[in-house]
Amino acid sequence: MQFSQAITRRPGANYRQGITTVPLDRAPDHARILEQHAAYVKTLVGLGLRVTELAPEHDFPDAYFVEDVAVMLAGAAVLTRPGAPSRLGEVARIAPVLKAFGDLEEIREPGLLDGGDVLQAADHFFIGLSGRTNAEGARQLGEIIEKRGFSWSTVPVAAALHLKSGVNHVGDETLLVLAAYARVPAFADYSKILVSPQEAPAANTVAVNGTLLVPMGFPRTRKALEALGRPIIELDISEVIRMDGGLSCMSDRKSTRLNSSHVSQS
Ligand code: CIR
Repeated sequence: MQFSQAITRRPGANYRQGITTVPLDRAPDHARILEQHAAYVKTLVGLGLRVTELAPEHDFPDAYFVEDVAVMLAGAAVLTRPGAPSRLGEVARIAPVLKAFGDLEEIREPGLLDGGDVLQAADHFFIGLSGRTNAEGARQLGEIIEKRGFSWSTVPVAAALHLKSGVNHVGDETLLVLAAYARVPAFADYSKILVSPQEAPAANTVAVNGTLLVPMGFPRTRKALEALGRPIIELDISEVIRMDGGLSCMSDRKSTRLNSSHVSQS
């Protein structure tokens, strides 16, 4: 995917109060997560993106996972309704910024949708049904997606938190997947690179302007991705992984791709 712009938000000092399944095994390290976040932003800039960096939201410790509260489409930005009650208030904080990114759409009650469940593969969007995204949220986003000339379908989230925690589009016809997605019919047309359970966080690898951003410390996945022949940048996001987050979660990326005329729903 070609991206021209991105939104990020710096993690606050209370980032360790966000939701996570990872036990608190050592003290939060704000300086470290800020350093990791700054390196991430610098990488996006180096890949040609204009990055709008927002200040921490001290009322919302998970707010730097901006991907979950906004979905970018060509010419439109969609405000979501995050499935975790503690994150609902993040939406109002990002809304004023999103207005600059195109027509503003929104997911309405009783819809629930986290952007981490929305995987774009060229002109098609896979929407994960998870503990955070319900069928009504998917349906509302699907309607917006169709209006913009893209197609969509739903996929049950079979592992980890969000769809993109376990599946990502890393090459023209290639998905990087956890084993739980290896035989899912929705992905039957793609070649798959399998991520071993020991390296599960590496499944959240992101393709940005031809380069693969891979979390640091997962050598087998990195080796497997080298076969795609694309440049690879490894980023240390250890503090982010401790909060159940990954590389995609830390930005909303606006594509330069124009609407396709292909519309279908499956
Ligand atoms: C949460 O549980 O909502 C955050 N601690 C992590 C969100 C990660 N976001 C993402 O995968 N898109």
